[in-house]
Amino acid sequence: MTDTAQSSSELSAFDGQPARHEHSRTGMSAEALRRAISDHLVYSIGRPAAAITTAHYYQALSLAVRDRMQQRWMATTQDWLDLSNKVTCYLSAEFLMGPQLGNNLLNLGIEDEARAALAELGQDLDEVIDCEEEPGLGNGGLGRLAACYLDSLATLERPSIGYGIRYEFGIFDQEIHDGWQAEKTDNWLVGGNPWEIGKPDASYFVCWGGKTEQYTDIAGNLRVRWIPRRVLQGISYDTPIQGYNTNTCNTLTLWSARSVTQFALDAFNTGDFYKAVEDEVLSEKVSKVLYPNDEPEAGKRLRLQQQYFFVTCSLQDIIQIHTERVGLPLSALPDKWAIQLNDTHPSIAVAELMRLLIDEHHMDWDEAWRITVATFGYTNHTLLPEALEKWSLGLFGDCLPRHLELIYEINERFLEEVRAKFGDDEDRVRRMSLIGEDGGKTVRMAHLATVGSHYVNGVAALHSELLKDSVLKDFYELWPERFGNVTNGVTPRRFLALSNPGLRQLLDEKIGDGWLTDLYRLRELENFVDDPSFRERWREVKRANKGRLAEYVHSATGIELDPMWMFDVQVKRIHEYKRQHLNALHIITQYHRLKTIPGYTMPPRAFIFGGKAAPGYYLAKRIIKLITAIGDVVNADPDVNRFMKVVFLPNFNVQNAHLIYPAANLSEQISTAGKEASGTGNMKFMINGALTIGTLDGANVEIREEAGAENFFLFGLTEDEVENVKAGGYRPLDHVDRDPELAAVLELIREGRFTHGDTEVLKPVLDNLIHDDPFMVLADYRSYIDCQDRVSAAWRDGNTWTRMSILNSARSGKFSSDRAIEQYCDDIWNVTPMNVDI
Ligand code: 26Q
Repeated sequence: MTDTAQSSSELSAFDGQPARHEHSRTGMSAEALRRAISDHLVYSIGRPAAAITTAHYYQALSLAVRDRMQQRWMATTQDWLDLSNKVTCYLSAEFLMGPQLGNNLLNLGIEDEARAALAELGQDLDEVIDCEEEPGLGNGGLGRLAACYLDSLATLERPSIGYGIRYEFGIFDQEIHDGWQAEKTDNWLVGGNPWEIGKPDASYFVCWGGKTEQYTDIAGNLRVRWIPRRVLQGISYDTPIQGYNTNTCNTLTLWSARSVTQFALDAFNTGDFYKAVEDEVLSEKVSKVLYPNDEPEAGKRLRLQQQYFFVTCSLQDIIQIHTERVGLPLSALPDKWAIQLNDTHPSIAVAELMRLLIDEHHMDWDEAWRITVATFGYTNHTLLPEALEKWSLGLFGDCLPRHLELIYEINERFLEEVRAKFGDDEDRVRRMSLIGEDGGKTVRMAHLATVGSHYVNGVAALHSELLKDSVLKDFYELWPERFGNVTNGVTPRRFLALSNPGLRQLLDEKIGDGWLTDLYRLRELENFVDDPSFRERWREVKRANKGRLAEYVHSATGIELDPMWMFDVQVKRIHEYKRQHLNALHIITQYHRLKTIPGYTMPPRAFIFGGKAAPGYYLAKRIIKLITAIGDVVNADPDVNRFMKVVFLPNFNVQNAHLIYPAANLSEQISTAGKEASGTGNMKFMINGALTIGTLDGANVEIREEAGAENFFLFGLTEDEVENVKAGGYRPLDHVDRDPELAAVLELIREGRFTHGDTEVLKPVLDNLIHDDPFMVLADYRSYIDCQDRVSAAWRDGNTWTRMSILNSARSGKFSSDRAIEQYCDDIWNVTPMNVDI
């Protein structure tokens, strides 16, 4: 450096020129950013200075940040077009991206510059970041996993596209009224979305309904054409996915439905022209709203339409890029593209790719099938039978007549293969068929996805084993080589660096910042585990995080929490199998002890819950009421509120998750063994130094393996034991008869202690526990309570707890989504890194 040179942070990342020459679209200095924000306020937002609000600063800064990704974004796309790089497409009905601004600043390495630029303009970066309305385009784990995987793909420099739906209304906003959940529309687009670029010229037609017809083409080949009843259009909206500290900037393409112009309709030989046009309202309904899970009957037809809609747009896009922009023949599709099906939601893709190749591109069956199977991989996320997607044949054939024919043909050939291998085992054939005959006839989407993919994986070791052992057992026996496991992971950028700045600072100081891209580096923390001053710093970080959460809890609920208390947290969708009510029984147990045992004390705890219930899930909504009702009584009772408080934090989402995980001391992962496929919240807690109380379910098994059994609070039946108890007949009342404490706890609910004497409100929950509980809450009650007593004992000894906390973080490296994505790239996609030059 010469003596006239600026410090490196003032040099442009692109041309090494001093900051004052930096372009206001690309310059990475605070000065260039400040100019860019001011420009956008005038030229993009267009408000007079007097009318500018913090939200406008959010818009302006976001546009400035998007500008700074633009060159990388275009260079990345160009590189995978030009070179022989293989591209991963992640097809998912959900992408739960969370707020983008903070994450993009982090990944671009310009947080300090943005803070300084805003300060010059009299604004505070944190306040500006808080203005973002997060895109809640997912229900929970599956959607958030997709988002973590996009972050890792970009960071690991793997070219990729996420394909999904641009829902106008994402997951509902949850409010709590009088202790009950109330749903409010999530209007995330009203303020505009600065991250996306709409590309109305990049659109595809989507046919729907109608019938098929055979014809002979000029060469004399017998072919099929689909004469749809309706046609609509998908428009793409692209969002940049910037990798951390790399030039790779990938794409998330979300499809939005539009009605077609009459002009375009001429291309389709629809029976009824005017009906096919229909009104915009009908067409544009398709991408209107995200459906909640656990609502099996809700909007069946529209849900199928959403799935087909985004799948056909995505496949048409891939084929267009492949043939027209890359210029490769369709036979090379599997060499250039790996397409992953995120659960069965996009599994219609198997039939749709066959239709496109055969009907539209006139390929013969065997070649089309070879390409299809070689291109797709399928990830299963659930074993719950009620969650496995099935479509009634009538509905399916009415909506997608051509696909039903293709599925029959796929099935016929597939069952021939089954018979060839296993003889005429008709029982097996019936079990494996793509068409289910139990009850009415159905199309079994998990079977379609499995048959149409070259690889099938579960999302945690236990789950993948159970898959091979239960729902996909027959398929495993046919093709053992197609089955494997990829344990889920979460991105350490968002869930550590961004959301836990205190811990990030401490880590950077002690072990450097290599952990951001190699989470196994956290192991180096083990060197400090017995260092008293380090332990003190560790505790101080956690305490400060708890202070931040306490403030948020107070503003959201009016409840005051003491950051010195243990924060015991369960945040996830409300579901019987996740057993929030088991947690509630523990709270009541402690309440009962405090009320009845003279001199009984416990280390003070804040019990914090968060999570949404599907609007039509009756029991889940009662479980929320149970928790809030207990909270009302406990929090107001001076006998007990010195020792415990209960909080139901409304509207759990990615934004407030940033405050929750870093503040937790205890992570509740208490599902019935065998029911939670993996869990990913469990990993977010662990990385941030919470200890887990959990069953041997999903990824808990691996968390315990990594942390060491002595650093994990284990309780409950194993999956095997659960099955055995079930087989022998589960009798919940036996547990009540044997356990007076449990009997007393249930009696408190029954007599209306938490409901002002009302004995009806919570009766459905009690009836379920005692008479009709497939998730065996009462069978695990005693084991859970005893384990919670061990938790309290460990907490009493602050040094033991801190040690265990440090070790949990130190050993969480496996649970980075970078590890998971590398495994997908190596085992399933055959994708290697690509260096992007700009
Ligand atoms: C299906 C049909 C109709 C309407 C909605 C749905 C639907 C939507 C979303 C069904 C399921 C989902 C989401 C499932 C989900 O989030 N599963 C979770 O996936 C995580 C990532 O692998 C796992 O960690 C969790 O264990 C699993 O529950």
